[in-house]
Amino acid sequence: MVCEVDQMVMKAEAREMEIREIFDDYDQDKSGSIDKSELKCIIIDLGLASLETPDDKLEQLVSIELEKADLNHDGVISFGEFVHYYNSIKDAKV
Ligand SMILES: [Ca+2]
Repeated sequence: MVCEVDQMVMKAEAREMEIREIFDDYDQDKSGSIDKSELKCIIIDLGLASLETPDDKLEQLVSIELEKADLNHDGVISFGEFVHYYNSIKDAKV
C-alpha cells in the first residue's frame, strides 16, 4: 500500500516531468532558461496574446509576465522559476 504522502510526491514528480518537457520545448536555443523572445511564444500559446497583437502591446505583456516569473530578476526564467510560474497559471485557470 502506498501512503498518501508518497502519492503526493509521485504526483508532484510527474507534474515536474511534464513541465520539464514543456520547458525544453520553449527553450529553443537549449540555454537552460527562457528568455524574452521565448516567453513571447508562451504568452501566445497561453492565449494571453495572439499573432495579431500589436508589437508594443506584446512587448508590454512580455515584460509583465517576465516580472511575475523572474523571481531572482536576472532577466531570464530558469526551470525552477518556470515550474513556479506554470503552476500559478494552471492554478489560476481552474
Ligand atoms: Ca530568473
